[in-house]
Amino acid sequence: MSRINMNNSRAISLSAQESAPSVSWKTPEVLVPFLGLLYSGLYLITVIAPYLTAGGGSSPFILILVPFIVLFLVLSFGVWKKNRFAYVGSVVLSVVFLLLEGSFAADALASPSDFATFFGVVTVILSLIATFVYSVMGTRMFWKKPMGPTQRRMMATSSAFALVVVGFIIGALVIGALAGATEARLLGGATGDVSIVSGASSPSNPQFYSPSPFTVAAGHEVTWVNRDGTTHTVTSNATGLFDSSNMLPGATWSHTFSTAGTYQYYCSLHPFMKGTVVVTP
Ligand SMILES: [Cu+2]
Repeated sequence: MSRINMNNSRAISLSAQESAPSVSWKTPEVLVPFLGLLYSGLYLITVIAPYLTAGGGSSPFILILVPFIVLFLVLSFGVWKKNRFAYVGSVVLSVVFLLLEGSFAADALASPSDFATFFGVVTVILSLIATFVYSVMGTRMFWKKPMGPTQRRMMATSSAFALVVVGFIIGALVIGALAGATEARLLGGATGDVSIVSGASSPSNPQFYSPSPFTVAAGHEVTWVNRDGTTHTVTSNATGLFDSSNMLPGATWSHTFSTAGTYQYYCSLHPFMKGTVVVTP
């Protein structure tokens, strides 16, 4: 909300000081990329933090995020200092990150029942789109030294654009919250012997597969159901014994255990998710 007010007052003060010789340092072209990059960097830290503390194996997804976090934070500082290379970097980084993380984002957006992830992805995507637009405008200003009327009009336009982005974020979050509640109800209706519980993609969740251990007599089929809002797998620790491959929210998968024994399995997407099936003779 404070961002709307800032941009509004900025637009007003710009038109009021039409004849001012120099423009304030904290124009939207500085503030928007600065906040967008800072927010993205801080959000990604909250994404990887639970994985690091849980020590549940380092997934390649996490390792990819570390250089991005460093770049986001360094460039937000550079943009604040109005460094022209930081602006060029900001343009490139926001596009590269949106392209690289697009598939992950699509997964999170398709599953709004995991509201924290949904909120994070929507806000990061929109701040990076805004960062990209304002970084391009900021970059252009370095090669057009004097502030002509065209530039002033551009800045008024950019303030209006910021309002649209904020409005879109609010709209998306409301729709997400509504869709999330509906999806959570639908997932609660799917049945199976073992549930992948809601919130299982977070290492701090008290439970991942329930019940675990699950006991069954040899020759019987066990059905897993994904009651979580994100994709998971049921993969045996012993290589190649059984693997559900990706189970979308609400999906079920079954496997028949013909030999007695204790079978450990995990989720290949979240290696900290562990479960056990005990097969009795
Ligand atoms: Cu998983």
